[in-house]
Amino acid sequence: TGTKVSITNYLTETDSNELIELILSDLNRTPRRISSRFFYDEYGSELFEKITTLPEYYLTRIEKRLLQNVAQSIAPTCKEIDIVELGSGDCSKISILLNAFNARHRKTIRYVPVDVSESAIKKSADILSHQFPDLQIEGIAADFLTQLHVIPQTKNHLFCFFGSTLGNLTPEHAFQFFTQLGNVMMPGDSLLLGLDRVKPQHILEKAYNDTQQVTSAFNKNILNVVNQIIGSDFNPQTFQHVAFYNEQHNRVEMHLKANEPMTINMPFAKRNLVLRSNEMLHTENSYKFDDQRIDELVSSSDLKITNFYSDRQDWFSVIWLTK
Ligand code: AVJ
Repeated sequence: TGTKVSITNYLTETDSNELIELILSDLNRTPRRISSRFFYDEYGSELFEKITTLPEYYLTRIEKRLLQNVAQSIAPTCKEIDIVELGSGDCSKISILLNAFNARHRKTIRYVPVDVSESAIKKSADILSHQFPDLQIEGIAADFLTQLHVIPQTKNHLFCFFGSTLGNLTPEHAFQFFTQLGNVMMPGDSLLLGLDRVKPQHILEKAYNDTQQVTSAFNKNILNVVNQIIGSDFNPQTFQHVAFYNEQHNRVEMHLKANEPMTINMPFAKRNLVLRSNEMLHTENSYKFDDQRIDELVSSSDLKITNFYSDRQDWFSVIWLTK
């Protein structure tokens, strides 16, 4: 007995030239942008974890509260399954579920965290194996957006896709991904999907403009990550954090706004990057979901809603879907 932990790395080396080309072409688009995948180096992941504890960032707090109820209602169906968490990050959400199951059931469960960061998987496997000494853990370092096929297909699954991470995709990509996920699920599988909801603008804007300015530090850190990859010399201090709700697209947008005219050195490009004062770099979209969007999303797959969990104000929802 005792925990068994194994981790398999399926990440395909992105050619660094390819990565540099991608960043350079995004910087030269109109409007200029930087992909939000570059937020999450070690420091960025640390800052994001800090964001999840901020008073203004209601998302994580509400979702964790909902998961207490979710755990009670799904528990009877959670014997002899693989719990597959997509974008597992830290393991605090899964431990809410596991805590609510009784020890005898828990022994029959295997936890399969899927994340692009192998070190994050190691760290959370370590914590979980101490918390739940009988839990089997089969970590998978992979990009779940493109590598769903590497997930083991031996037992029924409970997929977990928390944190409204789906909201980082454009609506088209979100539909595409959701259809794909529905297709890899087998009869008897289910999915817990956490989604942030459309709500009054000032609440959304406060969640992305916290008074401690952790979100600002998180946003600016993307420039350090970019500097590392493409050898540029962005000075994060010469940019302003900008986050606002775009009502037309149901999304919070984050940008970095140049405080002054500047020329950024681009050793791998034909020419350096010249920014005007107040010019913006678009770093993130965080889509918010209304009833209609959720209906459309669910209809794009062959999954059925088994239960719907929300706080009283419908600020955040966890949806239990079954194939
Ligand atoms: C992890 C993508 C869900 O969009 O709310 C937090 C990232 N950005 N604060 C979100 C984030 C700014 C977060 N997601």
